Amino acid sequence: MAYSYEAPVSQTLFDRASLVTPGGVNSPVRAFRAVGGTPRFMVSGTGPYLTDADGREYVDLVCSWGPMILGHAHPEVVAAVQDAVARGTSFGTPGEGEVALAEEIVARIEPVEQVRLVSSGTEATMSAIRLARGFTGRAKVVKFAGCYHGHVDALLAAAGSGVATFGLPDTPGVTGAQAGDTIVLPYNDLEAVRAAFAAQPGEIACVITEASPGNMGVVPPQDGFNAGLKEICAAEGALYISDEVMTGFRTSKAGWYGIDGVRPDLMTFGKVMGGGFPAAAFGGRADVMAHLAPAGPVYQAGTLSGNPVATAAGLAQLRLLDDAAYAKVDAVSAELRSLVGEAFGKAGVAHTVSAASNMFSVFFTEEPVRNYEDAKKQEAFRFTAFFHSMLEQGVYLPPSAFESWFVSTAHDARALERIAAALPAAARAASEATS
Ligand code: KE4
Repeated sequence: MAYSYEAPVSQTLFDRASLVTPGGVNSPVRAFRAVGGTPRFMVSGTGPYLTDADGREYVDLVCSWGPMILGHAHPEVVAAVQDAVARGTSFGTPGEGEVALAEEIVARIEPVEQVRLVSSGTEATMSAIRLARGFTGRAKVVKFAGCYHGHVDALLAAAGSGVATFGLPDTPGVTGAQAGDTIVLPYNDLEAVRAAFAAQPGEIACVITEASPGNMGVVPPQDGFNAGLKEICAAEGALYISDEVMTGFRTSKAGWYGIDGVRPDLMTFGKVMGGGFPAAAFGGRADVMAHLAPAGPVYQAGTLSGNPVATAAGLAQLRLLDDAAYAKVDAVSAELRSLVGEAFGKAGVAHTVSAASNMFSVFFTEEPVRNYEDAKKQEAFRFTAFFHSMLEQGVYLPPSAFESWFVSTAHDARALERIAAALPAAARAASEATS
């Protein structure tokens, strides 16, 4: 299949979109700003494939940033959605679907004794932070540089200076007051966490971390890091919040908790649990969740929370995710990591394939990457050359060196062969890149 690199129909759509939507997209990363070129407007997906507006087919390694763990348009998920949507799209009342999805989450994730459904990962983390502040009566929040938890004002803070590293707004529109209670620390640094608690005893409501970060590239927690966070929070009377929006129901049947067994006080979920629809959740200790309206005083709400169509999609997807499905995703990821490492090795490109369960990314450095500062030292310009060569050859990668790659149960031998065929030229492009 010949791939001409121009994407005239996507470009026309992008031009149209830019007249009516800032940057031409509804989420910044889709605009290809980090890699340049024309964002591909996709018109359909099936299994491991996406087809763009110019009629070109790609092997998809973004999977909608994680949700499509069974591949696109899985027939049983589609059927569940068709059945639900034919009975109405939203009632604004309780419904059985949201109860069944909540029961599925509680049954899978032992630390989740109670759960509240929302419509996005951002809503989940925003609500969890508010609940932690309401439960503890404390204002300050600890997060880690390089971890992304959605566009929550309090969490769009960059590291300040000094031990306390008070958060500074990381974007216009977030006020000093909103970021000022956020302490931003280096990831994988327990001493920094201990120092922050020592600097403001009794003031920190919670520590929030990605269970295994995928938003600075894939940078797994070092041995004992998550357990250390839990221990420090318990000793200091703060809540340990594990953000599993990306890892939840992807890295194992019980997400990252199923891998490290460290029991958070609160957890957040999204992506996979929605089956491609807007459904997310936060939950955890029953005594903490009991503070949430209408049971308790901490307010939180949502018109479409627990939406009957979204919950039907999420439930159908989760019920198909059995041990065999996770074994398949893990195997596909392992094979792809091996192919990628082999291609960069043969091309003589300094690289590290960094994996956390079946999530992985490539850093263009052979130095250890333990946090965001390390990740930023990589030769990211090599990713840009690699990305465009793969795109031209029909493989759709996340358009940033600081994102995770995602695979699905649908990535079969044919899909892997197409990726393998594209890798040598793309690895050479990375090798020949100069800036
Ligand atoms: P949403 O509000 O985008 O549903 O979820 C926010 C969020 C929260 N927590 C974690 C760990 C996340 O990874 C995310 C969202 N992930 C990004 C991918 N880097 C979504 C892609 C996008 O922003 O378009």
